[in-house]
Amino acid sequence: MGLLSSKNSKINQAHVLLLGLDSAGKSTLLYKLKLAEDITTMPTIGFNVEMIELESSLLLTVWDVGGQEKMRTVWSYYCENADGLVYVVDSTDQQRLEVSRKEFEHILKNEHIKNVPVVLLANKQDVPGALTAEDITRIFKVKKLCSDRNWYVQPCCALTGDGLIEGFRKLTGFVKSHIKSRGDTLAFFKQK
Ligand SMILES: Nc1nc2c(ncn2[C@@H]2O[C@H](COP(=O)(O)OP(=O)(O)OP(=O)(O)O)[C@@H](O)[C@H]2O)c(=O)[nH]1
Ligand SMILES: [Mg+2]
Repeated sequence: MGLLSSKNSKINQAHVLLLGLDSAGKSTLLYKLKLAEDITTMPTIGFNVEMIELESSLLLTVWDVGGQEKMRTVWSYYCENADGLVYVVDSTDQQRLEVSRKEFEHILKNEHIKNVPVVLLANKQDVPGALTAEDITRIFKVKKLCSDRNWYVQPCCALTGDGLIEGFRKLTGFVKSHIKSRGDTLAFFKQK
């Protein structure tokens, strides 16, 4: 993490990991947040990285890692510097909910993101019949799996942008208190 200069003021930087199965909508929502535009995405091979400043005091570096099966094996390599995790669920993809839940459970066990706050985005709420945030909370056993950290489940639609800022604002609040509670203010200002 570093101390950056923006508009003559010092702001802090945090790393956010954006994960979820392929086609969950990660890249769509990243560019909706970043550019406020609809973009036509291609499946991500490797990763996209973008800086997003929702609040003047914290610059988020968001790592959007591809979610195809072969890409999931490298998710753990991106955990080392993460200060927050956004896990995106396609709320209409009922067939792969259990696969997504298992991947979620697996990544939470990574030692580098122990206690790191999590926001689950229940995406594609524009599609009739989409599972609600409450459904996702229950099916993913979030209360149990995330009992060691701050968490929140936010319904959203990456196409319209509904719920995205709310979800990332929630994460920003969690990340700030996580860094504070780690008590390593010095590390916060040290280059990662
Ligand atoms: N209806 C609807 N479609 C969406 C939404 N978000 C994303 N999509 C569509 O879902 C498809 C996959 O979106 P991506 O953003 O490429 O998915 P991804 O999670 O980045 O996938 P990988 O890069 O393969 O991991 C695209 O056709 C998007 O237009 C949403 O909120 N609603
Ligand atoms: Mg993608």
